[in-house]
Amino acid sequence: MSASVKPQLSAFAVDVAEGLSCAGQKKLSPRYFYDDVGSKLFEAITLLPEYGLTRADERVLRRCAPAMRSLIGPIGLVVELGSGTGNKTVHMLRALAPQRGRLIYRPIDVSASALLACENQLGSVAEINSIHADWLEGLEDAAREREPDTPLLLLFLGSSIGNLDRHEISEFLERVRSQLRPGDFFLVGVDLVKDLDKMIAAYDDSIGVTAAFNLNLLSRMNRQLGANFDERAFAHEVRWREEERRVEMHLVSRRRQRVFISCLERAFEFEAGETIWTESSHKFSELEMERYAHAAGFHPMKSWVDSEWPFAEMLWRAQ
Ligand code: AVJ
Repeated sequence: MSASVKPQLSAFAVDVAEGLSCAGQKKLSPRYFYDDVGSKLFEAITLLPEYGLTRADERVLRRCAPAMRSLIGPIGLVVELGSGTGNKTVHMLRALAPQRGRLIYRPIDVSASALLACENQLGSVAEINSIHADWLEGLEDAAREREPDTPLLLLFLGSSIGNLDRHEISEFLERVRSQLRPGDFFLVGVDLVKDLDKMIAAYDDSIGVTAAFNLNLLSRMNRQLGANFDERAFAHEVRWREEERRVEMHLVSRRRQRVFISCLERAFEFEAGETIWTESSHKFSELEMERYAHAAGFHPMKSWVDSEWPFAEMLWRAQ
C-alpha cells in the first residue's frame, strides 16, 4: 500500500499499538484518560468523599496564597502544567495579581474543553492565553514567548507529578528547570504517603466513578480508533505497590478474548486475568521531593501541608 493511501495514524493510535503489543505487561498512558468524557469523569472524581486529594490541594492553596505573595512578590506571568478547568487556580491568581499592571495566565492542557472552561472562569482575574499541548511542549512555547524581565511562576498542582515513574522525575524536573530562568518560581503539589486504606479507597470509590473513568479508555479506543472492546468484559482494579509507593490502576480482562482495532488493522489477544496497566499515582514525602528539587537545580523555599488529608504544596526557586 502506498503512503498516500494509508491515513496517518494519530499519536493515540501509535501509543495504543505499542502499549497493547508489549510482550509482558500491556499498558496505556494515563494522558489518554482526558478526552471530553474522561475530563468530566475526572471532575466528578474530585467531588467524591473518598478522593480527598483535590479538596486538600484547594485548601492548602487558599491558605498559602497570601504567604506566597509575600515570599515571591507580585508576579506578571503564571504558567500552569495540566491546568484542567483551572478551578483551584483562581485563589492563587487573585492573591498574586499585581495592584497595577497586568497578570498573564497561560494554562497548558491536552483537553480543549478544559481550556475553554478555564478561559470562561478566570477571564476576569487575569489575561488568559491558553496553550493546547502536552506539559513540556506547552512550557517550551510559554518560555519562548515570554517577555524579558518578568519573573514567572510555574504551577504543577494536584499531584500530577505522581503519574511519572520515579526514575522519570529527575529528568522531567531538569527539563522543566531548563525552560526557566534563575529567580523564577515553581509551585508543585504532591500527595503524601498516608494510611493504606485511604490511598486505596481514593482510587476505588464505592459508586464506581473511578471505574468508569478507567473503563472510558476502552470506550475512547472504540470511538476514536474503531476498536470493538466490550467494556463489560473488563474490570477496574486498584493495587498498592509498597516498594514503589504508588497506587496502580489496571483494567483486568474477565475472560480470554480478542479485540480488533480497525484503524490499526490488527487484533490483540487478552488472557483471562491479564491486565492493561493504565495509571500509576505515586505518593511522596516532603524530604523525597526536596532531594529531587536540589538535584534539578531548584531551591526549596517553603512548603505547606493540609491538616486533614496529607498533601503538600511546595514552593521552589530556580537557582
Ligand atoms: C490527576 C493524576 C493526580 O493520580 O490521583 C484520579 C488522576 N486517577 N483518580 C491521580 C486520577 C484516578 C489523579 N491525577
